[in-house]
Amino acid sequence: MDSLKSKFIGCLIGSAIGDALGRRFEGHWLSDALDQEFMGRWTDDTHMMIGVAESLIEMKGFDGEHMARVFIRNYEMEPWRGYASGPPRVFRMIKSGVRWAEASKRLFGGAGSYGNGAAMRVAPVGLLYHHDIAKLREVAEAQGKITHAHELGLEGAALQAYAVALALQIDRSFDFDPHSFLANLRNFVHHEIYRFKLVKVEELLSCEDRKRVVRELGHGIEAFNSVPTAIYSFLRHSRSFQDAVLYAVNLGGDADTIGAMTGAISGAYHGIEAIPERWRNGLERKDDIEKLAEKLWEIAKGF
Ligand code: AR6
Ligand code: MG
Repeated sequence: MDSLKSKFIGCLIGSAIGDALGRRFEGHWLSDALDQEFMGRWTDDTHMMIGVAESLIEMKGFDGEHMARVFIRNYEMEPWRGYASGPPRVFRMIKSGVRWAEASKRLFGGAGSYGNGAAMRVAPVGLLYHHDIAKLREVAEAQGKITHAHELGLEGAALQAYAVALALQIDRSFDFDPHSFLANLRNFVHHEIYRFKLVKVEELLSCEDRKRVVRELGHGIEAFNSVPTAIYSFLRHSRSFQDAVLYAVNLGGDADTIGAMTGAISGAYHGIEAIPERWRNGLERKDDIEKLAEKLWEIAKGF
C-alpha cells in the first residue's frame, strides 16, 4: 500500500482504537491493563472525529454550518456515546436558530469551553492539511469553534492537528528525533501554558515515574491537561503503536481521549500495518473509518 495512504488509515483507526481501549479506564488513577481486554466499542471522541471527516469529505474542505449539522445528526442518532455536557447544549442552541460559530461562546458563563473535545476529534484536519500549517491551524480552530470558544480549547485542537501532521510526514526509515519533533511543536504554539507543558514533555522523556508524569502533564478533561500528555505518550514509545496507546490509557483520568489522541499521532507515524491485527479486527465500524481515511487521502492528493 502507498505509505501515505497507510498513514492516513493508521491515524483514524489508531485514534478509534485508543478511544476504545481507554474507555474502560476513564476516571481510574494509574493502572496496568492487559490489551486482551480490548472490546472495540468507541465513544464520542471517535463519533465526532467521524463527523469531522464526513463533513470535510462531503464539502471538500471546511464548512462550519455543514459540520455543525453533521455533528447534530450523528449525536441525535447515538446520543449515548458519552458526550460531555457542552456539545449537546451547543447542538440544542444551533437547532433553535443560533449561528454555528456563536452558540459555543455562551457556554461556561461566556468563557467558552477549554475541554479537550475540539482536540479529540481533529485528526482528519491534521491529515487533510498536513502540507499547509497556516491552513491546518485555521481549520483546526474553526472546527473547534462549533463547540469550544475558549482559546485554550482551540489551541489544544491546533496543537493536536499539527502533531498528527508532523508524525504523518516523518519517514520511519530514518532515526526518529523526539527533540526536533518537540522543537517544531514549541515554535507552533502561541500560549504559554502549552509552551510550558511541551518543555515538561521533553524533561520527562526518560522519566520512569508515571505519578510524576500525571502530576506534571495532567490527565484531565481540559485540553492543556491532555493534549501534551498524548504527545508525550507517543514520544515516550515512538517505536511501537501498541506500547504508546497502552501507556496512554494506563495513565487513567480522561483515558479514552488521551488514548484517542495518542493513537492518532502514533498511527499517523507508523501506518496501519503497525497496528495489531487483533485490535483492528475487533474495532467497531472499522471499514467505515478506513473508507473515510481513504477519501481524505484522495482529496489531499488533489490539493
Ligand atoms: N470553565 C470551567 N469548566 C470548564 C470550562 C470552563 N471554561 N471549559 C470546560 N470545562 P465540554 P468536551 C470542563 O463539556 O470538551 C467526553 O467524555 C467542564 O467540566 O465542553 O467535548 C470525551 O471523551 C466541562 O463539562 O465537553 C472527552 O473526555 C468539561 O470541561 C470529554 O468529554 C468538558 O468540556 C470532552 O469534553
Ligand atoms: Mg470519550
